[in-house]
Amino acid sequence: MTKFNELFEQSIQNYLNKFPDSSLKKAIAYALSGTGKRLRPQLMLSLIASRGLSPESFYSLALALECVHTYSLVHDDLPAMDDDSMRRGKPTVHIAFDEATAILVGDALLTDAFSLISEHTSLSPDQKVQLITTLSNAIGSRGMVLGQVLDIASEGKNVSLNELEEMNQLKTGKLLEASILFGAIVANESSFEDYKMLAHHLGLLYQLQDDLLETLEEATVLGKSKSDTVRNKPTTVTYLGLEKAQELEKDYHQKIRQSLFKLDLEHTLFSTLIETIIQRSY
Ligand code: GRG
Repeated sequence: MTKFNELFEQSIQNYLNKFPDSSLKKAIAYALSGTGKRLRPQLMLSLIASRGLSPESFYSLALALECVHTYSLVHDDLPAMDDDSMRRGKPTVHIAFDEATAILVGDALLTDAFSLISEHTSLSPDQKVQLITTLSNAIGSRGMVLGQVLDIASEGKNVSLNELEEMNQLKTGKLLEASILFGAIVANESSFEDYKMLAHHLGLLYQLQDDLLETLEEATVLGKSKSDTVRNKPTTVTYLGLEKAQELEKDYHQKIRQSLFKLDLEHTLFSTLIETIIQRSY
């Protein structure tokens, strides 16, 4: 186990230890476990480390990001949304438990994310307000939830490339952006524009990779159902075709590397993580 995995699993345990024993606790532990890549926590913590701070005291903040991400997956998998039966290499929460439990697991994870931020002991009140504002703007009615609404409305429809980009940026990009901004806020950065530009292209790349993987890989390799294909959802790949989508992917790689250069983050832990994302195959 890497040091990151060990400390991150420990932060999940610390969080779960505060719960009374209940079916909710079991279901939350189940939702947080499995083959999740922990990408959002890693983005935040590797940025903090690359700016010269020790990441150890910020694992509970990184967990807040993973809680929000896990909530979005658990709700996205529900029969009323994507109706998926497999996630992180195992049955989805509503299959392993039931629908009411899955809804409540999501509600609890989303709410607890904000207490993980407000209860942090070494951040200033100003930083906490900045983090809470950043996260709520990213995932609420102007962010991820709006992206999900647009995604559901797009089923079986013809949408333009711009509309697809906007939807992907909201649904997938906003929480990735918040994860990078969390790192920048903790590192006391004063300007966020270049981080936002990096996050913009990373979000678009991540969703495009997801669409390409859904086209090219088996569900067993991905560890999750291929519901977009089944539900006839338009994606950048179905819009552009495979070859042009792969060209666009390369264009995003270039833009991301330009941002890393501008932010003076080349040859750091953060840029190593970004390169791993660029090369990802699941
Ligand atoms: C339910 C409000 C609400 C929002 C759901 C994130 C989301 C919005 C839906 C997930 C649909 C999806 C598969 C999007 C593609 C990109 C993406 C976010 C993939 C899953 O994230 P990973 O690859 O997953 O980081 P792991 O399991 O590794 O954490």
